[in-house]
Amino acid sequence: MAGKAVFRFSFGPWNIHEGADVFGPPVRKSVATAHKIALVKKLGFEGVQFHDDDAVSSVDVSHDQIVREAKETRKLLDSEGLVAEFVAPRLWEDPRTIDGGYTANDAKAREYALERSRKAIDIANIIGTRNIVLWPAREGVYVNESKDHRLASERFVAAVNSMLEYDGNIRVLGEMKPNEPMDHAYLPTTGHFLALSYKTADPARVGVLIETAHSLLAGLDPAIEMAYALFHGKLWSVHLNDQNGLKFDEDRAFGAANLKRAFDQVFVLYENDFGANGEFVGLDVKALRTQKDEVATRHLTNSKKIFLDLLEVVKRVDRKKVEELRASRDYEELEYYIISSIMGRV
Ligand code: XUL
Ligand code: MN
Repeated sequence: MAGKAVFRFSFGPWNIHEGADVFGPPVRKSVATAHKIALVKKLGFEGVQFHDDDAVSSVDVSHDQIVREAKETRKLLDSEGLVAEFVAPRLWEDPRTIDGGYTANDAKAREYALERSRKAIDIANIIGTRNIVLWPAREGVYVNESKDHRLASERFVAAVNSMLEYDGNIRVLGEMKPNEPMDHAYLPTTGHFLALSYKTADPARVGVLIETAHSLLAGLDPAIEMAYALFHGKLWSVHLNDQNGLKFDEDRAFGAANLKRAFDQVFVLYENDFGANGEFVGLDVKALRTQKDEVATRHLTNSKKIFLDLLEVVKRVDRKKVEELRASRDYEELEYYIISSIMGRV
């Protein structure tokens, strides 16, 4: 293995944003989606990730209008020479999903979530991707007794099955996160979703997107989680970023908090030929609220640069030396060798 990795980069329109947080309003001018898409190539990226309502202005309009607007988005992508990587139904903002979508107690909420997911699939087909990403933001609980947890798993499988059945070509990628906004998310880790994938009607079309910060919030190592999904042949996208401890989902620039951890992720992706089947290296990073308008894309370009710089280090690592140090169980020296490599000492 190794040597077949192809790294193409993507991000979503939400990664260029106004800087609002839960404690304060926007601090930067808003940038129109069309302008953000025009920036993608300029910033050195090839793929665009979409929420359903990034690709069209709203999903609560007629089907004809959704189709018309999705076609416009497709035209824009084609004219920029860009590729749509995925569509994610943004189920967590609508009042109808206050208490969840696929796993809600309320049948109307469940029906809304399924209907909106089908619209996301229609949009995906028009803009040219077969990937549907599910970040199940509000599937979970604040109060343990508020839901039947076993039934929630059944409902989750049923929801995925209904998407697989609606379209025989699409793939469903779970992007799992243990908490925030929920206290306890259902299927809080990649491993949970992988287990669920084998209960679906077509496991070959169910995989994962792993986000660095989400793994860290679960107390897990992102590189090891990625390797596990790769072992299943189910790592179909990543959201690289960084995270400084167990706080909120920080979406810091890749490598900004822990360079060694970033190296480990690049190493695993490179060693396992990530990208050889067209997968993108997605970045899910947020500009710091302190950034001024004109430099509020640095978090994207810097993350990509850090990835590529680490890739050079990964390629330079002397595999024979690593094998020898593994064989002699001198892990302290192995660690020192890797850290010296990252520091440019070898
Ligand atoms: C939330 C998150 C989302 C998904 C896309 O933490 O990462 O932005 O990546 O829906
Ligand atoms: Mn993400």
